[in-house]
Parts: sequence; C-alpha cells; structure tokens
Amino acid sequence: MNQTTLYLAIAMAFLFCSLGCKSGPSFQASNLIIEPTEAVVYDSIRISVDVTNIGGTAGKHVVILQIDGVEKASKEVALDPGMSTAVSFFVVADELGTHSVRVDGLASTFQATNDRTPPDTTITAGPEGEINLDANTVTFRWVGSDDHSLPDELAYSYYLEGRDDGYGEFTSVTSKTYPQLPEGSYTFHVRAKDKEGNIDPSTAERSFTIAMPVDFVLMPGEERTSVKSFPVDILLPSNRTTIFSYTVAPFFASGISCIIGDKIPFEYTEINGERHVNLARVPYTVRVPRGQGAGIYDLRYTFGIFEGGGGRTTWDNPYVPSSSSLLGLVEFRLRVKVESSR
Ligand SMILES: [Ca+2]
Repeated sequence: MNQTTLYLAIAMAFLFCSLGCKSGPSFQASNLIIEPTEAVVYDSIRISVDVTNIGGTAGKHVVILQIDGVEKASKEVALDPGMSTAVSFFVVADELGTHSVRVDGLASTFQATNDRTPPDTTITAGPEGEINLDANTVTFRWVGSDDHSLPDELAYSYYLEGRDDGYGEFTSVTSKTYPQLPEGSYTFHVRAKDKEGNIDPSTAERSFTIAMPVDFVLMPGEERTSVKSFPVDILLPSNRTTIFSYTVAPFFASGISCIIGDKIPFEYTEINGERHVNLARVPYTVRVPRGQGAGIYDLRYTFGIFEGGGGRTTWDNPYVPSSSSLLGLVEFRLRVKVESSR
C-alpha cells in the first residue's frame, strides 16, 4: 500500500464513522450524596451517586466505594446509552473522626461522632397523691430509653426528696422500695444516663403525701372501742414455737387515753417457709375526758415483742424485755379528732 492509498483508507474510515460508527459504552458518576454527613459511630450512613452511560452503546460498569482509601463495596450497573441510575451503599463508621469517601472519581467526607443525645426516663409505678399511713411502704419502678444505648446499658440515679439528701450513684437498678415512711410530703426523682455519659436533664418525678388517717371522731366525754390490724412483719426464729403474751397499760396523749386489751392476740403466718409473727387484730378503747378541747390528737405507743413471754409494758416505759430475745418493735398509732360540737 502506497502512502496515497493509506491516506485514502484513513479518510474513508473517518467518513464511515462520521455517518454511523458508534463509540463503546462510557460511564460517568455525579451527584455524590452522603446522608448524614455527621453520624454517631455505628449508625448507618447512606452514600449514593448517579451513574450515567455517556457512551454510544449499552454496557456494564462496576461502581466502587472506597472509605479512607480502602474498597468497601462495589455494585455493577447495566445501562443503555444515555441512561442514568442511582447507586446506593450503606456503611457504618466504627471509628470516631473524619472519613474520606470516594466513588468513581467523586470524593467527599463524613464525620463519626459520639452519642450526644441524653436518654429519657419514665416512672412506670409508684405512689402519687395522698397515701394512707397504713400503706406507707412504697415501691417505685422506672425505665429509660435512648437513641444509642440499649435498655440494659443505661444507668440510673434516684432520690426521694423529703428523705434522702440527694441523688445516689448511678446503677442498673430499676426499682426501689422505701419501707414504712413517716408522715410527710415526698417527691421521687430518677434520671437515666446512657453509656456515653449523657444524663437525662428532665428527670422523671412523682410526688406523694403520706398522711395519718383519723381513726376516731369523738366528743369530749365519749369512749369507743375498736380493733386495729397490724401487718405481718416480725420474723420468728426457726424452730421456735413460743407463745407470746403481754399486758399493755393505757397510754395517753394530751389527756386522751387508749387502753389495749389485756392479752394481745398473736398469730403466725408462713411466708416462703419462714414463720412471721403478727398482731392480728388488737382490741383497744379510746377515752376522751370531759373538758377535752377540740383538735387533732395523735397517740403513739411502741412496745416490744419478745420470745418466751413474760415481758411487760407500761405507758411511760414502752417496753421492758424479760430476756435478751427482742424480736421486734411494734408501733401503735392512732389519730383522734375531738369535736367541740356537732
Ligand atoms: Ca444517647
């Protein structure tokens, strides 16, 4: 082939291709989107690009995602000429800091941060409003929730305003029982902390008041007899069958007297294999002397329960042990309202 013929062949090829010769497939990525660009470690991040076939024929192309220079994922696309498709990847950052992203020549970054959102705390059980003194053992329960800590990764701190000085240590405990609270007003506070140390700033609270009920409404000179039940609360030593008996003298408050029956009836109750002693129903008589002024009068009397019997009590000396085997103390409380007229 001489030089003239070669030039002619090249010119013919150009002419042919300009009339109908198609180029091969060619792909171009655009519109790199990272959502979100700031995420908590181990949260899912979506990375997407639009891929367009800018070539002349259909073809396939592998889109490669690199994070910090390392290939993390790839996806194959098949596109006709002139067509586009979105390609998405989901990744998590397992280290704090800035991470580089590269997809088909496009580059950007995202930030992996610590969890900065505090948890929520909710009280699920516990008293509210006014409570009778007879039900003065109260239990609170609570739960917490967080955007990144699991329930068993949360810690809690609580306190009972009116009883405790302030918040205690953070622990995994999710309930608290306060036995035999005295009369008064209380507010229970509890707050959760997530594993990153974020503390719920809006603590959960519940307020309640424990009030002693009025047992009697009497006029001066009146007398009335009733019975009072005590909760089971004194554990009897194992294998003991001692019978208890006590004589209780009258006790007084501002002139009002209360006489407990000569023999206090004891009973036993079995709880989970343990024997508990309790005063089942104690008969008592309240006397209001003539000339007693109107008002609310509280009568309180504490006596001991001793093993072996033979103990005695007097109104000015609450309990006198006959031996060293004091099993427990029982408080007898009454609130008497004296009216001046009806
Ligand atoms: Ca959190």
